[in-house]
Amino acid sequence: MKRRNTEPYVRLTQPLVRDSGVLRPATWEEALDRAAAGIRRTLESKGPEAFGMFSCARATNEMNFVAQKFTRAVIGTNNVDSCNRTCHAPSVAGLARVFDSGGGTSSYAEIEDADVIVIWGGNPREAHPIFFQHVLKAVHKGAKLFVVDPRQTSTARWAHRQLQLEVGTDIPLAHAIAREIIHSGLANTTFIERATEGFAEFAASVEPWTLEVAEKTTGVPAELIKELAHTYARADRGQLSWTLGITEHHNGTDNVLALINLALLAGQVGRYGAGLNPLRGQNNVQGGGDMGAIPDRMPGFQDILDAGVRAKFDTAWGSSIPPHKGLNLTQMLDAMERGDLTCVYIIGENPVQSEADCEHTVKRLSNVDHLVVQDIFLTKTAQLADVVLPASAAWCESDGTFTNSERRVQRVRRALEPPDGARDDIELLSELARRLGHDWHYTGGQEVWDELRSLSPMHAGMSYARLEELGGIQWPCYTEDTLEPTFLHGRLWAEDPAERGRPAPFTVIEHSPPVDLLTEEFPIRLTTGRRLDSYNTGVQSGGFPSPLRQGETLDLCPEDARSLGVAPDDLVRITSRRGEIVAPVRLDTGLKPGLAFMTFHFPDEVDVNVITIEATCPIAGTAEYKAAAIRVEKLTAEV
Ligand SMILES: Nc1nc2c(c(=O)[nH]1)N[C@H]1C(S)=C(S)[C@@H](COP(=O)(O)OP(=O)(O)OC[C@H]3O[C@@H](n4cnc5c(=O)[nH]c(N)nc54)[C@H](O)[C@@H]3O)O[C@H]1N2
Ligand SMILES: Nc1nc2c(c(=O)[nH]1)N[C@H]1C(S)=C(S)[C@@H](COP(=O)(O)OP(=O)(O)OC[C@H]3O[C@@H](n4cnc5c(=O)[nH]c(N)nc54)[C@H](O)[C@@H]3O)O[C@H]1N2
Ligand SMILES: [Mo]
Repeated sequence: MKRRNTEPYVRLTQPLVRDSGVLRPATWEEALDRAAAGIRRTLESKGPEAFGMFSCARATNEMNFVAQKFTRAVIGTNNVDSCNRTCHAPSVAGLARVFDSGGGTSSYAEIEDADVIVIWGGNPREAHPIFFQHVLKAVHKGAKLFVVDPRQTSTARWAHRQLQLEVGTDIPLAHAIAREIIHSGLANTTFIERATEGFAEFAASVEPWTLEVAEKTTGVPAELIKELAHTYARADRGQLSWTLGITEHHNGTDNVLALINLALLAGQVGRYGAGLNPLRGQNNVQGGGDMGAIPDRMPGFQDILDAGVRAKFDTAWGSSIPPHKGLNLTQMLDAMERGDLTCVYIIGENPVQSEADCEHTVKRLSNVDHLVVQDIFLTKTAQLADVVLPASAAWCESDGTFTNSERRVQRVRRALEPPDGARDDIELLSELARRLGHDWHYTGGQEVWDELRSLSPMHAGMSYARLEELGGIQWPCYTEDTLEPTFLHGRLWAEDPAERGRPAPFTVIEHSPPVDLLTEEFPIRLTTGRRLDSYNTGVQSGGFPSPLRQGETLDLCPEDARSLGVAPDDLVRITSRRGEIVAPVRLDTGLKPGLAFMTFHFPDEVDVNVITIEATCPIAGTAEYKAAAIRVEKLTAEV
């Protein structure tokens, strides 16, 4: 079968407005007036809580700061979120619950100095290649790499050991490791006594998870579980990193907490070289959250429920921020369905193709009275909009900062001129703010950044000049003449209880298998994820020909292909409880029987999220993209 590349998207250079159901070109004045009028109408008829903002995790910190300020100070709601909800919201929720801060705890340099590295539910060789370079340096220096993934990935090829568990059995595996550490006397009693609480209840809760029981549930040989437990607990500098194999489950936050338990048990956090590090997804999803483009935190991770925090911002902005959390992205989609959220502003997100069970998402977005989309391309989401505003691409066409997974804030500069007709995201929000009665005149990234620094203590010491001089600075950085350690939570090791602060709690967690059950009708587990050569919904990576890019496939192991009677490139129908799609088969010996893999990089050809399940984590709102139940049938020649 000949494979097609996705049709290239062409940069948006002219605003569009919808008339009589059709999007037509418009002048900037017309489009901005139309966007503002729809927002004003919503505010007058339904009030601010009927407004929702999807902010852009690809854009700068400065743009995210302005987007959340627009939502809170101009509109008057906390309904602002981004695609952090679809990936690492469980990591932020889990880390914040235990340590009061949702960031990864160490730095990339420390990875190179680690002697044991566990990569759990992540494939950084393809999805985080820069981080993986640091891992490889450690491996070349003798560090032991363990990879915990249902697939034998390209990352796993570098591993000392691979634990190829069944999808959705991470909690049993973590519990068995914990039990083994405790029973072998390898728990770090100094750290547990000094810095944690709830150990006894936790130890009792993992008692049923013997190596043998865990082997049955997870499919990982007992010997391997034991080796990981002993090696991690004995490590001088043990690193534990995870990504979406952990978070994209209906119990993603529980999965994260199960891993945090292991670090508490072994004392592998709060010291140089030890750490708990979720590898964040989009180029600036860490920064977007840090800037307050999330419904429950103000910039600098300050608590929105704290009256003193709100008062500080209200004084600076002349606003009156609602004293409650806003809706997260998942809740906003539900509120659209109920008719409660009727005005939606989407900056650089493509939920029509990225949300699980996406046909449901289309219905919900179609329910909205006034949809404004600000993007660099005319995406499937933009095609539903009432007003489309062409933006410049933050990463190469504007000035500002990004924050990476090690919490390092770094400068980006305008390297390319935006195409004629595209305008900066911050400029567009300022235009709208002025139309809504607010005298906004941001002159550029630095002015926004200095406003942020005046309001967010953890960013206060990072002037543009200092960021430039030091090649980036990790947060927290409180003053212009100090730097904090490269790792977080060193306080937990302090001998003086007064310095130690709140103890880090162990969490008792129940195993809960994937929601989409395997049955005779749907006997195959489908997990979805990424390949090196493409990016998310393909909008930004589909526009040029590449010999690397192979198009969407259903990956199966040779045994399954044989029993289904299919060969490579045969077209198959893939059916789940939500819908069906058609894709060609590809063989992957890294898969086990009963497990299939697809990406979501080519939704214009094969819309994988038609069949994924929307079961979401009740704490974080993240969907179970990693576990659908499917049936695969060979298609006959006429298709
Ligand atoms: N090339 C490329 N890089 C990217 C992206 C891209 O689209 N393309 N996207 C970026 C974004 S937004 C993100 S969030 C990151 C994501 O980065 P990753 O999380 O590393 O990427 P994924 O491939 O989605 O999933 C990681 C692994 O989880 C495994 N997995 C599936 N189910 C389970 C399970 O139940 N348990 C365990 N332990 N593992 C499981 C999968 O087999 C897969 O190898 O990548 C970022 N980087
Ligand atoms: N099946 C399945 N689905 C998944 C996942 C999975 O593992 N499996 N992973 C989920 C995850 S982790 C994520 S993060 C989401 C990603 O989902 P989305 O964020 O919805 O998808 P992207 O393709 O990254 O869309 C990015 C959009 O931002 C626009 N853009 C880029 N830069 C700028 C800018 O500077 N300004 C403006 N205004 N726009 C810009 C691009 O043109 C594009 O339309 O997908 C989720 N969906
Ligand atoms: Mo992501």
